[in-house]
Amino acid sequence: MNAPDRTAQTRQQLYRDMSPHDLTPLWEVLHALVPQKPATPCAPALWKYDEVRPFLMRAGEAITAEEAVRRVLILENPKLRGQSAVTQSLYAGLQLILPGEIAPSHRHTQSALRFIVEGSGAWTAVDGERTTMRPGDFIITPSWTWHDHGSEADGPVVWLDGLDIPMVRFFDAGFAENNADRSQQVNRPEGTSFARFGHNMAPVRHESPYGATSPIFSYPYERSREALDQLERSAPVDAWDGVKLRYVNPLTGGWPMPTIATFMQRLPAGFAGKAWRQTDGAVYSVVEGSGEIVVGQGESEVRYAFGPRDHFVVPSWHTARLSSGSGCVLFSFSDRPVHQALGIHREERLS
Ligand code: GTQ
Repeated sequence: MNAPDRTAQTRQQLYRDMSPHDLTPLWEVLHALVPQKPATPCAPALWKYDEVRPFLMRAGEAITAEEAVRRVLILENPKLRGQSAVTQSLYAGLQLILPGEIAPSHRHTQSALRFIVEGSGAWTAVDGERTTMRPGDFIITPSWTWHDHGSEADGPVVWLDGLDIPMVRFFDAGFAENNADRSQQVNRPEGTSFARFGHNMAPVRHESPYGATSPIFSYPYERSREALDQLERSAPVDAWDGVKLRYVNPLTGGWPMPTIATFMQRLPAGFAGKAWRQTDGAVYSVVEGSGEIVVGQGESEVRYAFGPRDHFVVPSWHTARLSSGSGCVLFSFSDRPVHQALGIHREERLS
């Protein structure tokens, strides 16, 4: 046997002998463990609302909100099927509630956001306060707060759920409880949290009611849209993002949720954006208008034409660029707060 063969054989024998002891050599996997750049298994994906909606309505006939607890179609990343994940760290789903239904009260350590996609007049209750849902509203369910949803609307109401489920699963830190009451007792009038915290003021000597989570649990679309319009009129349009704002926790100036960053942006008519990439994979919900996103490079490049209520995902470190002929408004969320807390967030703006 020649020398290289002997070396290979020695190594293979070593690996076989140590394997029963739950030992394995780093040098065989080092390149994959410490990659030169992110190599996510997650793929870009687009869910056209026209295609999703009929399934949602069929789900509405197949099961009640009560029986399902949450009647949601999960947006599963095509490369992460079976994991209930839209990216490695985030969960997304579209939840349907029909007139007269109740999605019963429970609480869990996972944080949730709701972004209202279709219909008005359903409500969600968080910690004793209800808020009415309207399209474009961004609503937060802080970790470990009781929440239930219900509807007195005259038609279906659909919203995007964004949760940190895969992250909490990764840390094995998930707890959940059902409430004895189907829907929780309401003990504050609607609008209380916004009145206290939504006017650039906060009660003197207050404590943050939800720890690292914003005390405002509904950010109404009216306000977000107005902020975007004002910014568009008064400042130069960013060549990568168009006109983009991040939602803030008014008590800290930081992200409204500890694990999820949320944004709303407007691409003016005729916008042809430059390309960027960032380590935080992001999920987009199209609020108004239409446009196009190009994700990836070379052979793996995909182009999605999107319109109102469509959803798409841009995975970590994928080059992306946005454009819009007639203008549009996009909501998006990502796991950026966690990247920043760990000091590993990277973003590159390509020219
Ligand atoms: O509304 O509480 O999409 O607990 C997934 C898990 C929604 C919710 C989801 C949940 C919820």
